[in-house]
Amino acid sequence: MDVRGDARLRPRAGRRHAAGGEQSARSRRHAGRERRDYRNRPTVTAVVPTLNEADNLPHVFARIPSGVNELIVVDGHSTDATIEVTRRLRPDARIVLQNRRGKGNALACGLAAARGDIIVMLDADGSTDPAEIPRFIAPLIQGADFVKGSRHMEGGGSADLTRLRSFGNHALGTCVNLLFGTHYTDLCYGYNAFWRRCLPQLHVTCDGFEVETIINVRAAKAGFKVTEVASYEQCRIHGLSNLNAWRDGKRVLRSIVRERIVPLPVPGDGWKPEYSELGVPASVTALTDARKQRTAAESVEVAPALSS
Ligand SMILES: Nc1nc2c(ncn2[C@@H]2O[C@H](COP(=O)(O)OP(=O)(O)OP(=O)(O)O)[C@@H](O)[C@H]2O)c(=O)[nH]1
Ligand SMILES: [Mg+2]
Repeated sequence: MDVRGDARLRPRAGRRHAAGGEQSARSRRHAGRERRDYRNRPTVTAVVPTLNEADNLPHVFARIPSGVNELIVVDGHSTDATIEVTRRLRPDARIVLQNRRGKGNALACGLAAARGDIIVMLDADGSTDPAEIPRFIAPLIQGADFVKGSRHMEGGGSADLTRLRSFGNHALGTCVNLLFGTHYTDLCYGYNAFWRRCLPQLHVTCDGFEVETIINVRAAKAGFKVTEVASYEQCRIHGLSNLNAWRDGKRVLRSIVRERIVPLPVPGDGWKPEYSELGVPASVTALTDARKQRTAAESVEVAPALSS
């Protein structure tokens, strides 16, 4: 499998320095260096599952660092204006339609569609802050395979965890640590990042909210180098939660037991679901091109931030 992401995600840097003279010769050398550095920088895809999140998307999109090369919104048959709002605010976003129901299936579809070297998965309800993305990328660049967000590390926290959820998360996390020899401080949290090359081992085929647990457990079973980073979870801004603590807690527990018994699936592409993708309407194509050019220029400036 190719380790480098799709070349189409790599905007060309250094185009701004084109004039003549000594000053511009220096600028051209600098631009060449920038271009080389930028080409070596891994590309980043953000995968965001959405189910009726139209009111939250303006806040979420506004906080995505411009160094993120690809944004994939995976919609779960929303009945509000999620798709229209996405098209209006981020005409460059790829809109994937999941083939079944549930957050797990949505993520599986988004992961299958992703083309970046690094994939970051985060929520669309305003609870996970996209501005934290560089914090997740840095350990990957320094050698980690998989980076987990944790609300229970110093610097992290949650405004959203109820006592019941907190207790359940702690109990299920303890089970995982005992059964798989991990030292996870947070199990059921939707903010994670990893190299795309890890996907065959993660083999995401589940449908529901057990998805994060399965991914975390398989990262351990596959022997990935896992690093946790502190993350702060806000309350969802608008709308209602899709999670039911008892129902989904039982699904998570069943998944943990099954993962303990069943060996890691053989790596391959068999996990990839048959998702579909919306085409970009002609009306936004011109806008998208303008944005791509702007992003290419901006990316040069954010590249150090993403890799520091
Ligand atoms: N595409 C898709 N997205 C989903 C589905 N269920 C949930 N999501 C999205 O997954 C993310 C997390 O779902 P939430 O309902 O916020 O669940 P939660 O964060 O565990 O619960 P709260 O903390 O109460 O918000 C959100 O961005 C949802 O829009 C689904 O069936 N399909
Ligand atoms: Mg939420």
